[in-house]
Amino acid sequence: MKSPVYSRAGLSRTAAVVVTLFLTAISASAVAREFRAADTQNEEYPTVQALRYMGRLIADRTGGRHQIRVFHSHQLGEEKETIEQTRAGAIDLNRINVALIGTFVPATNVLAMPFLFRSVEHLQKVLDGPIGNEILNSFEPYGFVGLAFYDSGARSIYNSVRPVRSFADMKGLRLRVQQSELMSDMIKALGAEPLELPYGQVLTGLATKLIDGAENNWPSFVTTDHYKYAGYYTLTEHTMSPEVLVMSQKAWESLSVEDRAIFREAAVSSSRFMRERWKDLEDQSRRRAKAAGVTIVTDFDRKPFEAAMAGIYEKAQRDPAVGKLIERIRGVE
Ligand code: GTR
Repeated sequence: MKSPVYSRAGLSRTAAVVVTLFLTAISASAVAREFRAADTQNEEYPTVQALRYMGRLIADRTGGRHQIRVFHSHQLGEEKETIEQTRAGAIDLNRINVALIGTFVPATNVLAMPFLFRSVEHLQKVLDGPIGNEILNSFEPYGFVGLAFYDSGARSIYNSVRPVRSFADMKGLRLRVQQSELMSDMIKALGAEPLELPYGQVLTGLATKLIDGAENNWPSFVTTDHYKYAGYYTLTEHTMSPEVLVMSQKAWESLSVEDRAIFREAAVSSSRFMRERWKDLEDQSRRRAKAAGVTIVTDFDRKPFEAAMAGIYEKAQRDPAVGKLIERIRGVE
């Protein structure tokens, strides 16, 4: 009889190697993932570009193990629904405006308070400093992990009926607001009639005259074509609510400690990347609106607009923690 080709020891060595390879393959595939990221803005918008940039950094730094797939233009639903889906773990990453997540994470509402920031520099100093960090860290009990803030400039009021040159001109205007109680309260306090509508419905609302106008920053006003239907833009700059990038708690928990650090760092880098593009787009959008014949009102008395917000501050400050946070933000030089 011929002796066997493989010795017993050789066989068990081969088996061990096969098992090891198999286990390695399983564990690698178990941690490798494609993360779904949502953004309501269109493909060219700087926040969407920032998410793509972050995706490239993460793919690079994890050797391709993790990828980010960006769904822009509210492909995964309107902003409020995507927040609910993120909390449920169905969406992994979400770039949203703080006014919307304020319903879920109270501290973020403070950043949307009217006339709170003296300038963009003041806002950036707050967001880049310890207060910004504290707010990002306050998301966890609500099912999210706060990763980074993105710029969003200041929001101003636009409409199709008349140029708003005084507080009295606000009276009776039907203005769309984000799905946020704070934003509704703000517009009501200014004498107009708020209507909470998802972002994706504003253009139709303007075209069908369901609404007279809305409020937003220059890039949103222009990239959505709202400016084609609402030709009066008054530089009220009533809020500077920034954007925030959050991750679902569920997706976060699936990451190793090393990968979490990679995600955090990539998010912060993407926020810097976005800031560089933001200023240009703001200027470009303002120029485009002007060239299209939009009346831009800058010479008006801002004082009554600010004074009308007293009730909103009074309501917010009933929560002592909120009151304290507002004071600290004001105190940042
Ligand atoms: C934009 C913001 C969006 C959305 C939108 C809105 O400035 O980037 O996330 O909140 O405003 O008004 O709905």
